Amino acid sequence: MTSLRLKSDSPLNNPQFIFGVATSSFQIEGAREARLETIWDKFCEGEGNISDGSNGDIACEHIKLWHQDVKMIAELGVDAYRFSVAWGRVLNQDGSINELGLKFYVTLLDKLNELNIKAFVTLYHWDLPQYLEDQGGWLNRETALAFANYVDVVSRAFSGRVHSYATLNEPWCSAYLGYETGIHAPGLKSKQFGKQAAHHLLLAHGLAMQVLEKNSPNSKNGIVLNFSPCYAASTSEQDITAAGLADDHFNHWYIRPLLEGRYPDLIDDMPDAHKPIIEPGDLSVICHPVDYIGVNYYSRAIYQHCDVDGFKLKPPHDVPLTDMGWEIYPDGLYKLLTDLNDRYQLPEVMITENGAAMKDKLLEGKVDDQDRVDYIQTHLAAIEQAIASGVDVRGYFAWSLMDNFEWAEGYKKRFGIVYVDYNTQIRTLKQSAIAYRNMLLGRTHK
Ligand code: IFM
Repeated sequence: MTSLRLKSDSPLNNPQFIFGVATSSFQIEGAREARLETIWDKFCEGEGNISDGSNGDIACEHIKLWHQDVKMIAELGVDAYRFSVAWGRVLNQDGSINELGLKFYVTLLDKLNELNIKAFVTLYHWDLPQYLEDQGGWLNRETALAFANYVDVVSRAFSGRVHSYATLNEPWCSAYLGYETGIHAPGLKSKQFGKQAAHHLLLAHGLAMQVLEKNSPNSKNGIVLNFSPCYAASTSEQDITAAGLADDHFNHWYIRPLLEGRYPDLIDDMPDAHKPIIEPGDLSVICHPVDYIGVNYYSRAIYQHCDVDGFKLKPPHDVPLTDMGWEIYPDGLYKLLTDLNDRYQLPEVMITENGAAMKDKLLEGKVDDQDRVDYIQTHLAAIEQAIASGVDVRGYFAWSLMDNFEWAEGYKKRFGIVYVDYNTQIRTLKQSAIAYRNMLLGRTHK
């Protein structure tokens, strides 16, 4: 029997612990004609950029089907729904407000509040308006100021309706995948660009935190980071150093300036050509106090020494994998949380994404995704263990509510606990969604 279990004495079975489901605008909304072009629309047009040649024009048609989607969310028994606002759906290029777009989100928020579902609003989940990219995108410091202005408009319009704001989702993906390796939009490839984009994203976060402090002092305001804890491929000193270096580049490069106002020391050893331009005072803006850090965890990464960059990713071999080819490694979540807690003065932590793409099959109206149920169960156990070790984890969001546009992988990878038939837009609860619902409704305080 496919089920998810929560022991009565589990710290997750506590009325304060928040369970939710998560999505993002570009991945589910569709209604392309009612918003500005984004970097992802343009990137999708590029030959070979998206593995199935698809785009976000229609996606899950959530803008049209949001009523039924919210009903479905409520029936899952979750405490919270995490979604993102599309910048180009609420602001026009000339800076005026797109009233219809803004109204969509306000109405959605009102409905969530009516249903007693806490709204976790992400302000930027990668869909930068293309006209801003044409002016340099995240390589242009002005984009950070434009972001603060957008956040000002949105947070004033949403007044009192939002439980929690995240300024950015996964700036590592925006900067590294978008500007350094070119796997994501806008598809640029330069080490300096990667670090410069990261700096401007973090600056945008800091400026947005100032706005939120003024416009929304009663919500929990923070940022969502993705982490892959870095393991050494062997016990050799060289591999251990390689893993540490990767950890500094990919994980601490983001969390350290946020919490301590400085980049990892490796910045001093980087060639000048790779260093970001940092203006005086930037790091104190970036280090604005946050109410929480959102942690997105999917897998670990293993590194070995390499003469070129100092570290090289070692692909997983002979271990259980998801359909993304990512190792299923719940212990990595425990290690990540406890290591971060040892190293930093952490604020509250929310697990803002966790989940798996699996090879789901819809057969006779059912999706038997025991593999996803096992994935969720083992990761919840890792969180319980981390809490027992002293980490202040306050919530968990399954990624994702429903199958959606998985960026460079298009619609081929299914992360949802709800199955989406893209021909009919019919949603079907997978066994994982049923198990999640049963677990949530079975909580002793419910
Ligand atoms: O689908 C993405 C999401 O947009 C951001 N975090 C990782 C997920 C899975 O790749």
